[in-house]
Amino acid sequence: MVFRKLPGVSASGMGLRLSQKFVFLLFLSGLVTLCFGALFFLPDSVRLKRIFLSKTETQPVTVGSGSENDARELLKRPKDPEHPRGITSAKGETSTKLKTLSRKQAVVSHEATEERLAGGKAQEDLTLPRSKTESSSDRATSSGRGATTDTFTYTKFRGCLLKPPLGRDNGKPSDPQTNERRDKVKEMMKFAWDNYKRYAWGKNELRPLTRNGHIGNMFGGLRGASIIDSLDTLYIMGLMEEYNDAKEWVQTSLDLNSNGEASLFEVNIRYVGGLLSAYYLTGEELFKSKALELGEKLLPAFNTPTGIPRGVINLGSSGTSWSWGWASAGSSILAEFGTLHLEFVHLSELSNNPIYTEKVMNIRKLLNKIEKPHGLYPNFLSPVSGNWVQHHVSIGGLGDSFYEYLIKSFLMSDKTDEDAKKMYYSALEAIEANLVQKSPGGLTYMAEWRGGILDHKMGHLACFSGGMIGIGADDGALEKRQHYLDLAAEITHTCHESYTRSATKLGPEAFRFDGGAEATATRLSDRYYILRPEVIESYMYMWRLTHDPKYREWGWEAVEALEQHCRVESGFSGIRDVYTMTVSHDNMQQSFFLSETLKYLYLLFSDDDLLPLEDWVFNTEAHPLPIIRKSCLQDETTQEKTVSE
Ligand code: DMJ
Repeated sequence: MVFRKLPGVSASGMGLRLSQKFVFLLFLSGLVTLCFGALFFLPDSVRLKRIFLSKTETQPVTVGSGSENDARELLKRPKDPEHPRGITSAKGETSTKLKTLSRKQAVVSHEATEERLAGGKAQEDLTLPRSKTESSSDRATSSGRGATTDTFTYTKFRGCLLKPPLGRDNGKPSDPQTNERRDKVKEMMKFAWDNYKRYAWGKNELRPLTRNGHIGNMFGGLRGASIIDSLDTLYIMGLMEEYNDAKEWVQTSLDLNSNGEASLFEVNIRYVGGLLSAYYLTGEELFKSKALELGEKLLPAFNTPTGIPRGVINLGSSGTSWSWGWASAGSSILAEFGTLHLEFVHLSELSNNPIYTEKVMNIRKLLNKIEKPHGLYPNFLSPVSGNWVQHHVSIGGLGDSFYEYLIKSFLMSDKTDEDAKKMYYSALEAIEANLVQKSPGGLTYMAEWRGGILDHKMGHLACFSGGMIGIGADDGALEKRQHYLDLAAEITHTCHESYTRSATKLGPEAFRFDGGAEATATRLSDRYYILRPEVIESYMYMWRLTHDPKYREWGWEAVEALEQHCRVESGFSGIRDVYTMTVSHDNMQQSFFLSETLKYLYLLFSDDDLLPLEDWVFNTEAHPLPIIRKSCLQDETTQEKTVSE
């Protein structure tokens, strides 16, 4: 705008002198600075900053202190972003409106009499009979707004399973030694659970040394992560008293009306996954309605220009989401937005609402279309432009479960999801061509890739890939099948080596293959073990695929090491250095120890008919989700089944 001087008005306007105007302006600007500065001293300044900065969708602005150091530190433990010191904000454009479909009364009418099958005398003494699953429709609260329950029938779903989920005899192995080992794992679960219940009930995790609970800030104010993560493990182990306590807590105390900032990924894999698997195993409507209610709260995270969700979501009604401040330039993380598919497809199945599947299919399409350096998927992608932000590729942290969910999406679709299949096998080819290495000592490992430069390091997290490549072997090209199985075995062997080469016989967070190192950690900061499951997970899959007894032996070595070094008076704890026998405990019993580590060990020592792989895929938190047999489910002649094991 151009200002013109009006005739008859003094140059100094309003009759003020130039010096007076100057003093006035000085005062004014001082006042403004003071007011603005004061905002940052208010108690909840981050929230206020967000209010100010959240209006722009197209230009996410970093508002946290996501310094390089923070980023580096967090990158070391990317899957446990307990302390998101910086977040990049942008408000979801509109609050997501669900496409509400006609709502009918649920017609689930099964009387699921789930009698626990005897697993030996000792087991009987410890547990109560599996509770009679009440006619769940009576109690169903249709809390999943926008969801319908008209087409999914639990009993019909059970009729489409090839085998009973818990096997003929709860998966009890015939070999007495294996059975003893299995009982030992069950005792470990009971010990971990009892201590959680005693000292940390309702909190997210147990701190076993200080005997109190930990809440953390990954779950946006949701509580009881260890309870939700344990439901299915308790159930399959026949720990029915404990399972019933957990179920009652969900009924009376799981409050989903939280208004905090949560990791979309963590809430999805632990809470949504845990509730879904509890529902599919037990038929309890309570778990289904909670899963649907929570699933709906996650939808606003997808309100970005590309539909690629941001990492952090406000679970309240604000519909706001952010990127982690430590992630490059407001980007989303491949392993986070790529690890939603299994749970979201099931949310659509159960609600008869396609929106969840649409959201994850959109992610899939974008990833399928976008140019990939050497066929590889980098770890950071902008949810605004849909372009890669950095060329860092890893099968460990930041990338891992994206690949896992490709092959598992294919398997879970009853092998009909051809896109997932193609994407998985071409990703695997690129991984083999660019990342898979052989050490001078003959160990096969997965290196990391930074813009074409290899970092000869493998994270504990990357050890899940033995199992992943194993379960995908059979559907690869005919001439590659044996090769994939061999590769899976080699990687699992390398991960086992990372355990055997430590003093405690537990593996470090990351191990290297340079500077003379072979599967050992060279940095102090990589020497910790936080009760992670990935190595044991691969033992379990490789056992199921090959029945080579060495996998059970390796699993038992891990049990002994856990007992010796991680078991403390009041639970299990991670340790800070796997290379020293005078261990220092980290005072944390992670919820994934109950959900994954102990479950995979239990399955390793069980018969294959406990959660058979013909019927179930495990989400990345080890929560079993059923294979969706569309044709069977839609077939009018499919027999509904009275559910009893
Ligand atoms: C778990 O929460 C999941 O397995 C996730 O995919 C990776 N990290 C932890 C366990 O290590």
